[in-house]
Amino acid sequence: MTEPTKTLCPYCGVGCGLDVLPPALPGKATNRDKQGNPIWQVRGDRNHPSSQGKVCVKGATVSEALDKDRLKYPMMRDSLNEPFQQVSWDEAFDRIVQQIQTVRVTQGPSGICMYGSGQFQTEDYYIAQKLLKGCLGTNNFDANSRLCMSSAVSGYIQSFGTDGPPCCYDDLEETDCAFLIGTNTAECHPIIFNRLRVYHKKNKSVKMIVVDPRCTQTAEAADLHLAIKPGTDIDLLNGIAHLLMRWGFFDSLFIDDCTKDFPEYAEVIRHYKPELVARKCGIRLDDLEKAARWWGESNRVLSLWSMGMNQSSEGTAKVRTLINLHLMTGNIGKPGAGPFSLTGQPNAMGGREAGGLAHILPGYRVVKNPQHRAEVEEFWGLEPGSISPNPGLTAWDMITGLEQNQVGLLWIAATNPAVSMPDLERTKAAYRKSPFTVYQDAYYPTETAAFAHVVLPAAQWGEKTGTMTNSERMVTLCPAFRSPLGEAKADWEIFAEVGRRLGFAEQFNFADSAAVRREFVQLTRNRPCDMTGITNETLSEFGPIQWPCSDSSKDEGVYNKRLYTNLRFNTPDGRAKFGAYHSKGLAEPPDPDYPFVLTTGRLYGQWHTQTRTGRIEKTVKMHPQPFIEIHPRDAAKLDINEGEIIEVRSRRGMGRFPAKITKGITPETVFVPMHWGSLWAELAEVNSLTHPESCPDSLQPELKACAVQLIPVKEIHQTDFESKNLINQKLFAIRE
Ligand SMILES: Nc1nc2c(c(=O)[nH]1)N[C@H]1C(S)=C(S)[C@@H](COP(=O)(O)OP(=O)(O)OC[C@H]3O[C@@H](n4cnc5c(=O)[nH]c(N)nc54)[C@H](O)[C@@H]3O)O[C@H]1N2
Ligand SMILES: Nc1nc2c(c(=O)[nH]1)N[C@H]1C(S)=C(S)[C@@H](COP(=O)(O)OP(=O)(O)OC[C@H]3O[C@@H](n4cnc5c(=O)[nH]c(N)nc54)[C@H](O)[C@@H]3O)O[C@H]1N2
Ligand code: SF4
Ligand SMILES: [Mo]
Repeated sequence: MTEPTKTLCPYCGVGCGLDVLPPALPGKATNRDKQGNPIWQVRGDRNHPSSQGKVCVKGATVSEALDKDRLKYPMMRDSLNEPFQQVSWDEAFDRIVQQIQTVRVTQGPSGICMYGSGQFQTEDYYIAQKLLKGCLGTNNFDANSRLCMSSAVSGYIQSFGTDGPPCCYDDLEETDCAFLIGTNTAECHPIIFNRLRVYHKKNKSVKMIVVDPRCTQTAEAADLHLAIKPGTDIDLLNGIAHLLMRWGFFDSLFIDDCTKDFPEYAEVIRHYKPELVARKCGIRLDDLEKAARWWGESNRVLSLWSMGMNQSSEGTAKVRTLINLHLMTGNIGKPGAGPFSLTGQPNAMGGREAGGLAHILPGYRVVKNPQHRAEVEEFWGLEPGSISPNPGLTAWDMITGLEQNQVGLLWIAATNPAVSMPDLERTKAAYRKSPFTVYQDAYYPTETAAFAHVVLPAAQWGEKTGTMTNSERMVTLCPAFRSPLGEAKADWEIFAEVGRRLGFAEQFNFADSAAVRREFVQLTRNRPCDMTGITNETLSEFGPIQWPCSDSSKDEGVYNKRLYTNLRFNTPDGRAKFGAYHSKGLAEPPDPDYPFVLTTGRLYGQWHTQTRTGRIEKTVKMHPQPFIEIHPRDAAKLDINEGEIIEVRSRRGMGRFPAKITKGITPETVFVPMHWGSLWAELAEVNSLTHPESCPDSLQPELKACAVQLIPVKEIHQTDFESKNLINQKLFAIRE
């Protein structure tokens, strides 16, 4: 019998285990999609501790896009006006190495930038850090996690001393009150949500509170939905704290023994009188009181959050303000309780471990700490001082760097920023200015390939072996089960070859990705994310393993489902820190010219910029075209009917979307999904509208809110709307 390959779903940070089998099994009919193409068979891995055999539609259909529109060989051109020419890997490597050497001489290492992704495996991340931060001496490596997790990272670091989500999925079934804020878990982390929903349904006393300006599928399942106005989270959280104080629901023992800076916080929350807070948030006073009472009366409160908190110009402050509630009520370090950041991408967690942002280094170290730099330099066999003491350019800094001619080489891999970056017209103009851009992706075309001088074919999920870490710190080995398509190579192999060609033969001498991981985990020794016991060998033997897990604890069978169970934190004095923040609101609040707040986000069946889900019939059919959600009251005021096209304008750009009239959205707020780039629909790129203003600490842009005006376009109707997904859907139908 053919044994399935055990691996991880390459989509979201839930990190569900998958069993994969080849299309053709002995004695059985070949598994095919509706167009007759043979496809790998995918089902949930019942033995995976995080998902226990469950998968959502994305995981179940992932293999259907493996062979469609793949980039199979390197291509180059001298300027963006010319067509690409196929070249050999040798020619492509020579050209890249030559450009790196030129930029090092003419502009110095800071002219070199790489923009990577939470869809890298940990090994890809690690080799990229070694190349950029170690050998080339520039910290200009940033990842799309800057648009995603960086506020959670800075919030955890500032409150607890280091990064690291302290909870685990079992907490979903051990809590008395789940507090979901800024997360549409039902659509974006469906398998986590299913677990919570089943437990919540079974246990009538368990409360579920959802805080979201939209009545999402998540909110529909809640006992209490607080439909706050966008950007009023800190008001709400401080308002809850105010009531907890007033009613005596705080854990003074925990506050005294395990925290610091409570007095400053108490002074701030004093100002958040419930009546004022309810009015500012646009919710009912008794709902605010109910939320505070449930929080206070529950022994174990688990909060879950994602982009509604992180993607904000006060993202770090939001995260810390939420953590404050846990500190105030002693809701951490025990089962069923804690502040749980849900990671977006499948391996954004691995990226954090490997140092994959411009201000961090492998092993939860930070660039600014001289001792951390020295440790990494020594480990990499580099001269002291090789690693720059300055944090590198972030995703958005790379755009302004291009505008100011400070970037001589931009290398983009495993992300599609010509769709996903804010202020897209400005982003694209900057990319157009780039003297030399390398783009490394599994698919062609993508929107970003249009801005590249060199495109490199990347081996994707199933074609390379590596590891990924999910939201609950569970590391899973993802073995290759088929050969890379065409000439595609694993991302880490591409980076390592460039390193060797630059003269760092010793640093990049790895037989395989297992050797890369073996080296990387040594950099986590005695760090909070100690993974010295998690190698490809132990993962093959034991299955997925949660960190921390040192090489000695593995033998002793010591597991750590939760962090901070001894109530000592990673700060110098072991105490967690309260952060006292007043609410600042939105970076671009609505005004008479731009009276609506546009918020953006995701749909259950689509993944980001559709490079895979847009090529899968089932997921395309679920969400065939973009739309704009608008409240009936606003639609009536603007005389807009269902399906009519609305032109949306911000100070930066415009887009056109068919109206979806729903009471599920707060009045004066509209919602557009992020999934349609220029290859998938005409004029429906939501990021043409968004702005890059970001949190001063995490530097994460406020992708969740910008001010817009709405103009009905009466002459265009839904049926004329050029959604290429709809065209795709028709094509699927014809082929059937
Ligand atoms: N189906 C699907 N699942 C995914 C992904 C995908 O593309 N498709 N992507 C993955 C990735 S990388 C990520 S980061 C996660 C994202 O997962 P989520 O964060 O759950 O998804 P979003 O839809 O971006 O945003 C969540 C919610 O924030 C709300 N929101 C907007 N503004 C505010 C605000 O000011 N306050 C509050 N409290 N809420 C606000 C929005 O209405 C939205 O419902 O999903 C992951 N899972
Ligand atoms: N308005 C708005 N904008 C947003 C957001 C939002 O909520 N609203 N969310 C932000 C967030 S949280 C995120 S995470 C980003 C996501 O935005 P992107 O990262 O741009 O989205 P993806 O479509 O996932 O792009 C991943 C790319 O990697 C390729 N790929 C897949 N596997 C591999 C591999 O192994 N190697 C290589 N080299 N390539 C591979 C895919 O084909 C795809 O082109 O969008 C951000 N932008
Ligand atoms: S919940 Fe996330 S990890 Fe699990 S199958 Fe769906 S997309 Fe994949
Ligand atoms: Mo994300």
